[in-house]
Amino acid sequence: MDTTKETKLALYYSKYCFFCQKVLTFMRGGDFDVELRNTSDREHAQALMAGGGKTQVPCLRIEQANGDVQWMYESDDIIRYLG
Ligand SMILES: N[C@@H](CCC(=O)N[C@@H](CS)C(=O)NCC(=O)O)C(=O)O
Repeated sequence: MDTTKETKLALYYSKYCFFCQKVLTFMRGGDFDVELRNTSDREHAQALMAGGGKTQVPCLRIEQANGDVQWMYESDDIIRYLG
């Protein structure tokens, strides 16, 4: 299968953030293909700031098959999107 034609998801999160834990707990209940990116890793924190415009977590990076990228910041929106 050519995975480049699929939507790619990555969740920027922080271990001690309640809103992140809410999303991660929701994800544990299902089979989600989401790469987890801990912002304690400087590289991920910088990518979040550069791409999304702020360091707030959680943030879901949604990369469409056509290359368009959306940065979704609200935990409730993320859960709704994944659900
Ligand atoms: N309304 C947001 C709140 C997210 C939030 O407050 N995140 C905090 C960590 S718990 C944060 O990233 N603060 C640092 C910042 O905004 O740069 C949500 O539900 O996702």
